[in-house]
Amino acid sequence: EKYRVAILGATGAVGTRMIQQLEQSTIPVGEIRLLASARSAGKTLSFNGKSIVVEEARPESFDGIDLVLASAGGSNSARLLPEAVKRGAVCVDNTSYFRMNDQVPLVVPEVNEKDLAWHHGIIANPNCSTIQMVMALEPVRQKYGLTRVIVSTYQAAGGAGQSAIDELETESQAYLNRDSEKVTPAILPVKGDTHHYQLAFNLLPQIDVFEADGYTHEEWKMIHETKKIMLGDKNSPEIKVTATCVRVPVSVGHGESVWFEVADQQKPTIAQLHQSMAAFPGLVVVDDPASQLYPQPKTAEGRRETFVGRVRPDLETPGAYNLWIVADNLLKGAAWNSVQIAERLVADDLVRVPEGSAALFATE
Ligand code: 11C
Repeated sequence: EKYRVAILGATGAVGTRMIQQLEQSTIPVGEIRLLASARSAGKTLSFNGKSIVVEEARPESFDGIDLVLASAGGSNSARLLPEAVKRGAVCVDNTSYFRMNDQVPLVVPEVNEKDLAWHHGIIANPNCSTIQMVMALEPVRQKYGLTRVIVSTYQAAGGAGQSAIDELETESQAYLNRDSEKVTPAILPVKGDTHHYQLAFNLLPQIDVFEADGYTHEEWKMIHETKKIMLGDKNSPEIKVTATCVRVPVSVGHGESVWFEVADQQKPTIAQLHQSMAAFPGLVVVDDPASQLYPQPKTAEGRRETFVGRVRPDLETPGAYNLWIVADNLLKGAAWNSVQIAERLVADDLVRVPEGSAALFATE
């Protein structure tokens, strides 16, 4: 059986990588439809060596499609994915729009592939920084239990799209040329927010908009998505999570410093933690301080795996540990995780929309 696949947001930083990941996937693709905004319609992109013209995404674009991979922003997913489901297509959505919907599984295949079984036509791909954190902590949770997590992120510009990478490069060039007039931030920290700040040679402790409680929405996502993925309940008190998210002047590859506490009375040694992590699919331990080996965005770029290192005990709190995680935020954090979900849907014979699903997402 061959699958007819549509990519919504095909021209973006994630969309172009979805195309590459799909080319390299195990999914037999019979037909590909590349969809984007009216502005990008008419561009050509290649899939498996064939030129494909990008079309403007409309509800009818999903006629005859089996699988949709979406990364065109929350409002486009909100508007178009219910139309795709209505037409019988199963959608893997990389935006945050449906993530907290109780009818929508939020999936990192290595952690909770089982949740794919109850999908109703839409499966949400988590936020990039959440994905790499649950990848590193799930083997610990499975073996030793987790009670508390404190994370600080070092997030690359690419999380905010290709235009944010371009902005970082332009600013860096202007700054090095001592041409401060050409440093004119217009995107970061958040495209639609009131103020914009230079990221080049700087740090911005704001990713996404601020909530009333003083946390940013990115920090909120790390808390609630982690609970939904690991525990099946976005508000579970079982693991306490708190987060600080910071944008750093790196193009691709998020870093995370994580402090965590295990539940088990028998506190694992570092060797035992290494062993559990190394045995976890998709997770690579790079942790050899004597040889100065640790994960870095530069070496994670272009890789599907999540990398973990600097695993060490908290010297004053028994049962607590620190570690460092890096992943390509556009691959495991987005395009690869989405294609991987699609691969699992195909392998598990779940590319079908259960009856009555469309009504769950009908907006009017
Ligand atoms: C960033 N994590 O680095 C964000 C991008 O919810 O899918 C991903 C936003 C999301 O800016």
